[in-house]
Amino acid sequence: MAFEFIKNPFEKIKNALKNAGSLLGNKIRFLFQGPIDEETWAKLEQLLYEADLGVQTSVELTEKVKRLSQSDSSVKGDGLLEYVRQEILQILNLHHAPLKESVTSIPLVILIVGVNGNGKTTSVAKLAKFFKTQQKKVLVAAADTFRAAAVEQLDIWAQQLGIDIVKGAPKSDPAAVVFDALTAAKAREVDVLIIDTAGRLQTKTDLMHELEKIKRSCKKFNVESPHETLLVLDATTGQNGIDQAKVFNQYTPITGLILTKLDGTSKGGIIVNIHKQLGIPVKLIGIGEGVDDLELFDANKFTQALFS
Ligand SMILES: Nc1nc2c(ncn2[C@@H]2O[C@H](COP(=O)(O)OP(=O)(O)OP(=O)(O)O)[C@@H](O)[C@H]2O)c(=O)[nH]1
Ligand SMILES: [Mg+2]
Repeated sequence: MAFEFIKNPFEKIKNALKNAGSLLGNKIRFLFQGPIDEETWAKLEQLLYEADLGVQTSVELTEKVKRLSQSDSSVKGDGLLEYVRQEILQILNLHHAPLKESVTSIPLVILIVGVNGNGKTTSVAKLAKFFKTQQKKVLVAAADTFRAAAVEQLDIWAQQLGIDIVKGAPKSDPAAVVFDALTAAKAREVDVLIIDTAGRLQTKTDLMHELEKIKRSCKKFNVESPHETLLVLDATTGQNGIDQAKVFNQYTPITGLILTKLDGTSKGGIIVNIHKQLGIPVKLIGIGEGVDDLELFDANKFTQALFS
């Protein structure tokens, strides 16, 4: 909240990472200030590991920087830091794919999935605001009929944002809600339909089956839809979150990730680990609880912030 006045996305990301204690720049700069010896490399590896980059990346990256430093002693401090940043940027660019923001045959359908509490409903609201700001006509579908409170939560956001919502009765079939939402979207010439889903059902199989049904509803309207199936991951859950993503992706192919709570107790480096392990692009990042605290993921900007 203290940084509400900051509108520049780079500054917003940097501040979120700073508040989470994630910034790496000064830590690495400090490390390279003194004489560089074996201890420096051990410390660098530890630092990268603690930033949640994962064991493999931390070891490999340290080895590369060490080799560079030993082969060219003129590269020091900021030079070495920039080398680390470039290496990380390369990993992040490997699976880069931007968010689909428009389609020829409207509506653009975005399905939001993920386990409970990760930030799905909040991200639906943030995305709705994002598209509304672009003068697009937006509709949200409350397909988490499993909990009445979930529908209410989205309803409140929709009212606040002045956006239409389609909701089903409690415990009604989510796939039917989606079908109704798509019918409404067509009739009202909506540009973007964003679908909120349940995070928890009795079993994992139930949840995956439900998502399958929702997808079938979408395909009845347009075989290309949903155009995006975005998995919401809580950055503070580390490896656990990555394992969740693997399960989801196995059942229902994910086109991208929304990584939330990067302003929390997470370490920004988790994003690198995610790219390495999942090969799924991070398309959006959540950096706060407010409706404006969502940014399109830009690897260059992100690494600049992380290494500042
Ligand atoms: N700090 C922070 N909090 C967030 C962010 N995104 C979501 N939250 C918070 O996380 C909590 C859970 O968010 P929800 O959007 O309700 O999560 P959900 O995935 O819809 O949860 P279920 O409907 O229970 O499955 C809320 O308190 C949100 O305000 C973020 O980027 N940063
Ligand atoms: Mg929810």
